[in-house]
Amino acid sequence: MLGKFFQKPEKEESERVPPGQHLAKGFPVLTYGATPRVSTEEWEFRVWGLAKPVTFTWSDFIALPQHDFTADFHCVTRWSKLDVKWTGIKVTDFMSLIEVDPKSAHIMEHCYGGYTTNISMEDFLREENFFALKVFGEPLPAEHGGPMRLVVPHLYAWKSAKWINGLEFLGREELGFWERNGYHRRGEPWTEERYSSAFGF
Ligand SMILES: Nc1nc2c(c(=O)[nH]1)N[C@H]1C(S)=C(S)[C@@H](COP(=O)(O)O)O[C@H]1N2
Ligand SMILES: [Mo]
Repeated sequence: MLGKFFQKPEKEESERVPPGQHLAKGFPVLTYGATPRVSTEEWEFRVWGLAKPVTFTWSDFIALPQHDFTADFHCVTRWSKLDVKWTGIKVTDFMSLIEVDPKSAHIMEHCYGGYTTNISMEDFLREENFFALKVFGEPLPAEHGGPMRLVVPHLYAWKSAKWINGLEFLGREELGFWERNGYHRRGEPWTEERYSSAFGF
């Protein structure tokens, strides 16, 4: 009886790991290229495309309300980390500061260092998405995307752009860095949207 009771959390944990994934030890760093080092003094965040162009400074950005979030993190290279504790700003709160053209249907996420990744407006506007400023109570380390990164918990983590510094609003879908290099345009882990098919869908 007791054994059964104590095993229950493990079972729940395994049910939270998507197919083809295993639990990571620690918190791996996965970056293509060099780690950009950006001070909050020089940091800027730009909005353009099908939206009224605007540039935010660090102090503009962090004036938004901050919340704690717990989210599971799934890398397409098959590791997952459960219950990552973050602090940050809700995407939906940020969106109340900008004016987006109703014709905008997709977004290109841009980053210091040149990384890009695409996301649909629908996936981006989800209530659980946030811009992270801290992880496990500490300022976000540069290698994990500090001073600020996006976190989109319901998609593979390559959509969670580190050192994000801009959103380009688009009328139709364009492909980001990994998406142009064979990865799926959406990247949903429970249905294993890992790679794009040779036929382009
Ligand atoms: N700017 C940028 N963001 C990025 C990446 C990157 O190479 N550059 N890698 C992505 C991938 S593939 C993953 S799995 C996560 C890894 O985040 P971590 O290094 O904090 O674990 O960041 C994503 N965001
Ligand atoms: Mo990844």
